Amino acid sequence: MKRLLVTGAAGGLGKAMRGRLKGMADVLRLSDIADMGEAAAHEELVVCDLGDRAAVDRLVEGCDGIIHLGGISVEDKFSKILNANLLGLYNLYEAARANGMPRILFASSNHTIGFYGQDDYLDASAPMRPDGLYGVSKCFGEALASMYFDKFGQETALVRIGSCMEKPKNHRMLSTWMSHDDFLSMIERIFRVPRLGCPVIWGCSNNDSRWWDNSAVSYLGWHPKDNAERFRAEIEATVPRPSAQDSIAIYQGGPFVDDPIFEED
Ligand code: NAI
Ligand code: 15L
Repeated sequence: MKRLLVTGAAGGLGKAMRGRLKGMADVLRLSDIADMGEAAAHEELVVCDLGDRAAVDRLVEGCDGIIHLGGISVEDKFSKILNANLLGLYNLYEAARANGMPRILFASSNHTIGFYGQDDYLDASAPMRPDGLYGVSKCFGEALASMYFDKFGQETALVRIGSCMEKPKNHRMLSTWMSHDDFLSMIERIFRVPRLGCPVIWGCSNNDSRWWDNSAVSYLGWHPKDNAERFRAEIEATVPRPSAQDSIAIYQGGPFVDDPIFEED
């Protein structure tokens, strides 16, 4: 690719992937509403609110791939989710449509299906069961992307990320964890495969205790290498085992199922 856009570049995942993505394109256009520090020689930094249609149009212009990490990433007030995750998604897809329909990786979330039990094993055909307004916003994003694919042929990878961080933090994440290296190898496949379509991809490593079946996307040739199991002894030694009645031990979405609907100011 000549120019790859990465939104949400100031966030946890954006910071972790920024250096790793260097070889993916001649130029990385990094964007966020927050400060992203200094640009390296191969980087362009663009401060942009996803809710600003004209700014998002300018942001997408000239890009031949988009990794969309930007937005509200946990449960929050609906007004904030509305601007970043609903209006922001619409703005991004309209900008993509006007600018040659670059392939998009949409950072969706396991919270689209958070109310399934940890004894359920899901494939992409499982009906959504979001566990909060944040999860609902990711369901909206997936539906929007699917419509743009069917109507216009816009390709998107709907990546339902589990827990993508340096290492799992608790017992639940022994199932949901995805390593940064596995995320990078997934990104490479998403942008290299000749025909992507608009598939759901479960974003977890090759964890022994995973809950999700990626066989429908075997055509991507993505083979995650890491396994959260190697952290089990450390988790057992440092994190109290949750009680069987605790949401973190019952639901795939863990504690998110207990979040309230936050009041507006
Ligand atoms: P994060 O919250 O650390 O980063 C999100 C970034 O989006 C922030 O830097 C924030 O400033 C930016 N942002 C928020 N509102 C914006 C707006 N209106 N305009 C422009 N930028 C805005 O989240 P994280 O962990 O880096 O996750 C990245 C993406 O992956 C998010 O979309 C999240 O929902 C998704 N995801 C992440 C998971 C994880 O384990 N890290 C799990 C599941 C999904
Ligand atoms: C998410 O969707 C969040 O963005 C992230 O912060 C994690 O909490 C993750 O899900 C998770 O479920 O562990």
